[in-house]
Amino acid sequence: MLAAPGVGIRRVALPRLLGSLLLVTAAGVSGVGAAQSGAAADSRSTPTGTSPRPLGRTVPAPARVKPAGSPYSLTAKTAIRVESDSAEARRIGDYLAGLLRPSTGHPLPVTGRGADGIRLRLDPQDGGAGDEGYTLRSDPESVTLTARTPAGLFHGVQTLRQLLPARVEEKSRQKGPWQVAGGTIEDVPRYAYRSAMLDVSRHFFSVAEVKRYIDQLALYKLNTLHLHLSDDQGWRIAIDSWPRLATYGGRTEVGGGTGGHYTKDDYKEIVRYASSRYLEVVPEIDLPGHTNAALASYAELNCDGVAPPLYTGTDVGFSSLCVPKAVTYGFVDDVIRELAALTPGKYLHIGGDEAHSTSHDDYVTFMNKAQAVVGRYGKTVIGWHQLTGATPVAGAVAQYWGYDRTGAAEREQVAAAAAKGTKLVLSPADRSYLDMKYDKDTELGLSWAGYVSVRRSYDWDPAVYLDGAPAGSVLGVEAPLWSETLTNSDEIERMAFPRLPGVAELGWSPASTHDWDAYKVRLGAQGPRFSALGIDYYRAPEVPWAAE
Ligand code: TNX
Repeated sequence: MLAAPGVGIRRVALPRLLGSLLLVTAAGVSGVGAAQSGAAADSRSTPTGTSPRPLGRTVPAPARVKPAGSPYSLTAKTAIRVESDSAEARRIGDYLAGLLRPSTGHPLPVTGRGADGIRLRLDPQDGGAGDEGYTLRSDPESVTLTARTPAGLFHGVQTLRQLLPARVEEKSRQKGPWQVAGGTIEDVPRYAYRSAMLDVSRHFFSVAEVKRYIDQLALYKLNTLHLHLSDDQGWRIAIDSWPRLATYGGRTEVGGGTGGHYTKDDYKEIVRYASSRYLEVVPEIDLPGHTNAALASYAELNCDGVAPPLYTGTDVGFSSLCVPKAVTYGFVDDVIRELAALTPGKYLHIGGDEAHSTSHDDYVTFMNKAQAVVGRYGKTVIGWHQLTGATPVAGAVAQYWGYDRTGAAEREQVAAAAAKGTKLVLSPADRSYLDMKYDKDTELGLSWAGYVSVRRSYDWDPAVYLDGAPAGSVLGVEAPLWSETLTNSDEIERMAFPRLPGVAELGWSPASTHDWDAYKVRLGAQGPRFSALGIDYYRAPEVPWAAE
């Protein structure tokens, strides 16, 4: 069923398409059109070229772009000015300096107020930009980022990064010039929940590998990292009251490798690092199915009192907690309590998918009890959309992972719950699952939901995706990455790039910017940036990749 991991995806040699695109000046054009025509204008902007990349030619597309005037030039004299007393703003200034110093070779001191340089302004009165929005103004004297919140400032920094040449991402000194096109960007996200999921159970990923992914998510303005911390093949988080979950249940993975788990300190470090990149970690313990690793670790959790062996295959749906046993709820309470204590964020995910070995009545009983436990420890519950077959509590979030062959009854059940107030995170398997193969030649990944091309992963509208679900019920989108076939960062990146930025754009950019033909050019311009970041992305033939 699975492709052999470790085998590289076939590389596709690409014709250079950009050279044939018309040269269009972005000056004087406002709105997204600027970003689109700007993309074409960049055909002259080779890595050694001197014209700045057009304003707005970023992923995600900004909400509003007004090119105007001459560019700003970052030079040896540029200072990063933090115009706020906030320690967080200062940290963002240091982060930006850390990004720009190695490649530009400029000192970029992080200092206080002034009229010139790169100015970071935190303005709590600037209500227009919402919780995560920002404004960027660029002219020959300065680039000024203004936001109401540090998160907004941080997202603005990601835009600034993308307006500079791709080689700014290199770790060694590169040739300038370092210009930012003149004009104004006013930007604000479409959805509050913009997420990527990493399955650390089927294969375990180190703290360093997770941090690397976090940095990549931040570049595309995602604000949530959902970690799938337990499954049949491995339990990945230390739970003090049930220590064997991690020490025994975490000692293998798909294919029989040594697996691993996060200590509580490891996990806190992931949460801290994510929060420094303005991402909230949503931990998932998958219940009541997908629990073989727990059942193997503690015999008493099994209805027959017999622990099954550890599992290293890739089947699903064969395990279940014992719903009638009292010990099950002591277990659930302990796990959720300890996990909630590790979670500064709002949400806790309890899985609930593919419980094929749990009867319907047992499923409903179990999920209703588990939801109450999450509430007791002060968290908002998220479950895979099967949760809507139980009784979602007020405030519950259902994560839709259906695909084109999902039956009408199942879709209607989710839509009906949404109409009654359950919020939705959309992660349709045949659109946003990053573990689906791109096409028949993709070596890594699965194909149960079909092939998911770059276009397919981008070309859908979350607001109207699920018939009957009110547009207002959509909290946001997620791109899950299941790891049955993935063993390291390189393989993660081969599947996530270039599809992840498209899902990120669906979460951030206004629907009015949605246009595959424009998007594919902006995405193609990300190719050299991926390369500078050491991301060995899949050169999808449908994307006009910019010259490296
Ligand atoms: C379905 S999506 C699953 C996972 C698998 C994935 C592989 C979902 C909630 N469950 O258990 O890893 O397919 O694509």
